[in-house]
Amino acid sequence: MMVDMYSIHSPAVTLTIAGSEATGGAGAQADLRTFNELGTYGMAALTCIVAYDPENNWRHRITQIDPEVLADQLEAVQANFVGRLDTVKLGMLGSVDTIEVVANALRSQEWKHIVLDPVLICKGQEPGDALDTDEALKAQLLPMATVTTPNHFEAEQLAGMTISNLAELKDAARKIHDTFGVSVLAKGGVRLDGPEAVDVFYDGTNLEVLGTPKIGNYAVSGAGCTLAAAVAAELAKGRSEWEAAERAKDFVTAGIRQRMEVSRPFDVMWQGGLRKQA
Ligand code: PXL
Repeated sequence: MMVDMYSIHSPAVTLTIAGSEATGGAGAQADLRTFNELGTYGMAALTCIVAYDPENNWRHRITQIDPEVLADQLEAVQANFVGRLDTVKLGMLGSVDTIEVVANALRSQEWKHIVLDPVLICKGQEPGDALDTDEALKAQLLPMATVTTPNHFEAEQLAGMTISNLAELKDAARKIHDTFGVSVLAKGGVRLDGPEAVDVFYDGTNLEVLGTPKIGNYAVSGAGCTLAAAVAAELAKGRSEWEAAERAKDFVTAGIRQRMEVSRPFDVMWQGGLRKQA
């Protein structure tokens, strides 16, 4: 009997529009590892390049990619996957011009899932460093998103309130949903008191709480990027938003458990945390 030497494979495809973070802890590198680990064919269009400065307290050195170069990347991706690419994750965008290019690309085709990680600030950055993009993100991209994954700080900004406990995190999730018409996975992480790292999911009908015992009291680099990328991968494979949120939380929790220590004062998560040990 003839054995097929080759067969056509059709994994779900996922695109991240995000920054490069060269050490691999966050950004497109973390997204691509997540997509791969969860069995989707991952692609990345880069918005900016982040190089930490080890001589200067690991400050973020950010170089914005020319918006036209981002537009070219998106043109290539969209032309190469016509009719197949319906799920995108948006990470760090970095400038108003970049946001406009992304908004145009999103408008140029139909999407099932637009997962927006509203990166307003990175770990180690000063509040205010990245706030100039805040308004453009809210006005142009949040209304197009289907799911958003704000962390504690971002949820406070988007909901316009302070969040110090679970009840307030729920209120913020409702507020963000009602304002922008998007499902919300709001992350309390280690920032809320109590033994659990608690996230809240709200899609306009169901409000669910996702809690896992805290692993240490410090935020781990890449957890936010990875969570949103994992949500996107699970959605691309056909899961519901709630199932995707649950699975993404498990994926991130396992990755935080298996985090790596690096010279920078934040551990980084490992996307292989759920793998069976060989
Ligand atoms: O974690 C937020 C984030 C997202 N994307 C890039 C980053 C960071 C934080 O450093 O560098 C590229």
